[in-house]
Amino acid sequence: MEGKVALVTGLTGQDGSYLTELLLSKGYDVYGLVRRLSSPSTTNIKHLLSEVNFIQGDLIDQSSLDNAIYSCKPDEVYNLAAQSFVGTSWEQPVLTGEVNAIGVTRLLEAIRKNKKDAKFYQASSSEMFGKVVEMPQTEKTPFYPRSPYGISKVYSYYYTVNYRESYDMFCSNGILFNHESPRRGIEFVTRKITDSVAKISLGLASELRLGNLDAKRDWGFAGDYVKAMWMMLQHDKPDDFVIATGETHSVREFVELAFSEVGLDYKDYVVVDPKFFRPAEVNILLGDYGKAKNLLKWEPEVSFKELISMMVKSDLDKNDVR
Ligand code: NAP
Ligand code: G4F
Repeated sequence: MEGKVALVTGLTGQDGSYLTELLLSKGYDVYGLVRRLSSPSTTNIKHLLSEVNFIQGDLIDQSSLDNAIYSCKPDEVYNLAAQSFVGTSWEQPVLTGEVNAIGVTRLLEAIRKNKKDAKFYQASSSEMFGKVVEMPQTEKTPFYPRSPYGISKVYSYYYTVNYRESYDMFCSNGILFNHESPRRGIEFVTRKITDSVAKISLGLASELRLGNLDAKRDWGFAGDYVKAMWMMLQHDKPDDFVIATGETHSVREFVELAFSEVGLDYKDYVVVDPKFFRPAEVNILLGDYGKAKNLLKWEPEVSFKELISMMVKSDLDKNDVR
């Protein structure tokens, strides 16, 4: 493992921070592609700043991607960068496509021209299954995306497959179902819930406004899922893998358990607000990770209940300023 070079895009995000920790622990020389922002977004990577080599770049800018690949000559490229919030994809559909769809074409071209033997991981998503046509969803389930975000991820999924087939490049898609952690962005439903539970329990808030409580997701722990990303690039050939827990739970169940962590009943605090309903909803997702289990020997380790408990505890610590 010693001496390998990895380039991670989206390093400042939830998955990027966990993946970088994993790669550093395995002796990789890690390069991170980061955007120039007026206030750098370092919340998730404060503890890693001195250990990573930063390259300024943006998935919208071809020259910065060419430069990134040319300058660090990576053995492995993990493309985690995205406009990752489904809700925003209806507000900014063109940006979502530019970054999540065309951005992947740009990055694949940069690799093809500057370091064709680099292995490539694409952060594909269970949102591609959308209005699901079968239960559970596997690598063979047809896609039916329900949002500009889901559509952008189908585009990049097929680009990844196409570069594998056209140019014999090592390109793999991880079709990851929802995964969460204390580092999850605050607008995603799980973190929004655990942050509010902490605030309500500490007397800092009095209600939690949510949208569709009946939506069901297959939720796992981000720390488990980044191991699968790495395993995919160590596999003997490029391929596509579903990464999931094989369990589905409703938003209501998540809320109920999160409030019970602090001894409260969610019905006393949760208000359903149509403002948070989506123009087209993904009602249920449930993944079958059998292929990853068989070929990669990957399995989820953190349970649904343990995940909620971890997130509530972390938000209690973050909000408790006494
Ligand atoms: P996240 O926390 O939102 O992180 C997204 C990252 O992308 C951030 O580092 C962000 O940088 C960067 N980024 C955004 N636009 C960019 C651009 N134009 N150029 C370069 N970087 C840009 O997302 P995550 O939850 O870690 O997810 C990682 C990847 O997996 C994403 O592609 C997501 O769509 C996909 N995915 C996530 C899940 C999940 O449940 N978490 C499931 C399936 C797939 P800034 O800090 O500068 O904003
Ligand atoms: O937490 P969410 O915003 O995640 P969503 O839409 O499932 O997307 C996440 O997982 C995908 C993998 O399937 C990733 F590709 C994507 O990048 C992202 O990480 O919403 C989950 C569910 C939805 O059905 C939503 O309608 O929760 C429902 N929900 C109910 N009330 C809410 C709310 N979602 C949010 N964000 N905020 C609410 O108040």
